[in-house]
Amino acid sequence: MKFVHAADLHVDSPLRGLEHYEGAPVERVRLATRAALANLVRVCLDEEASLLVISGDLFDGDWNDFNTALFAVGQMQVLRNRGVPVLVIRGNHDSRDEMSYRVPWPDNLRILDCQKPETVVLEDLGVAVHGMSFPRRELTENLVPRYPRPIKGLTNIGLLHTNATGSLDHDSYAPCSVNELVAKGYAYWGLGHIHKREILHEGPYVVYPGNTQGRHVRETGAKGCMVATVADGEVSSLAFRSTDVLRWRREAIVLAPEDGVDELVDAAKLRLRQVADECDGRLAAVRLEIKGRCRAHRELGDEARRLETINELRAAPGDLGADLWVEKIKLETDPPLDREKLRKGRDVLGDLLRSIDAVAADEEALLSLGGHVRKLANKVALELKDEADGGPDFDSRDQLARWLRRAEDELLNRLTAEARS
Ligand SMILES: [Mn+2]
Repeated sequence: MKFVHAADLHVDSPLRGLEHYEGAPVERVRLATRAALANLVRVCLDEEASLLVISGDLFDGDWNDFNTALFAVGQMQVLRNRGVPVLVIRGNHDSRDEMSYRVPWPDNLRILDCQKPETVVLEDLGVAVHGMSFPRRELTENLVPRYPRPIKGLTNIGLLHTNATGSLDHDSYAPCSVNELVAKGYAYWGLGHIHKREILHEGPYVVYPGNTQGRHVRETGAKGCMVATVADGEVSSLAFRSTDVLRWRREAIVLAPEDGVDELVDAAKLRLRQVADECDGRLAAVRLEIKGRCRAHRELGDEARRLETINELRAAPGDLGADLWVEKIKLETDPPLDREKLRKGRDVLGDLLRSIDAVAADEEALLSLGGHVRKLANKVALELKDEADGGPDFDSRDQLARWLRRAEDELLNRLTAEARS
């Protein structure tokens, strides 16, 4: 027997000013949460799942027109026609008090009680689902102690909309700990509220499936649902299936000192090509973050050149024939460092660079560094892996020289960053 677990669909979630972005595919973004719901239903059918559970925030809030509800009803009717029951709890966004109207759901869908945890037994599946809906948005009480004991002889599934990880990105509603969920003795806890997919525990499973569709650039990567396979009353395997039609990405491009604007554009186009390939037929919404100490920094100081560059990158997806929208381009480059000039400086930085040179040139001083690094490495977990041979050698002159130059890079970056801010 298989069941599908989803949460935080936020169907018809508003766009948050997307129409102000140049060239934004407004319609496609607007319809993405609906398309993800349709894909969720398709996953249920493809996997021949016997049950769909939804752990809150099916809707983003009270809808503006009935089409939002009618679309969801239509999708649930597809599942009814295939004999698939759907059990739903309300979250903070679609709590009982938030929603003004009743939805004409088909009879395969049931919303669990908002006064106390309710148990639905599906005899033919050998499954008991326990869950409680949010009666109102602000629910700060831990609901877990009120959930019933597991029913012997059945596969017990708990549904809960909760901030179980103390995430600061989400309101701390119905907080609880993973330990108390595990202690309840259910086979599977289907959680909702945190939009990032995470398996908090295995044996028994405690799972956030994440939302079904990313809605902005802070919700990056593949989004979807979990497909659980039940054998002998336990969840024997769990698989992620994507449902998203639009994938948000943040791509950092770090330029080298000799890179100019031409290299910047080439590197960005190459990255956009890779992203489009990885998104596998979905629309990609990409934020480019261009960084690094590079020659391009000065060129971009010219306002016209800057605008030309931004527009060239915005137009790149068309050139590439890629289904991709460049959401934003952040040019966060820094000027390259002139080390020779800094070395001659009569200041702390100049002194530092000259001492590093002196150590590098003095074999004895360099080798004595090995002992210091070894002591440091023992005290703290230092990342000392060397690409050349996979392990640190505290007596190697070459390796010590490389570490010394790496330390110089790091110090220069930090000290000059301080000076600028
Ligand atoms: Mn929520």
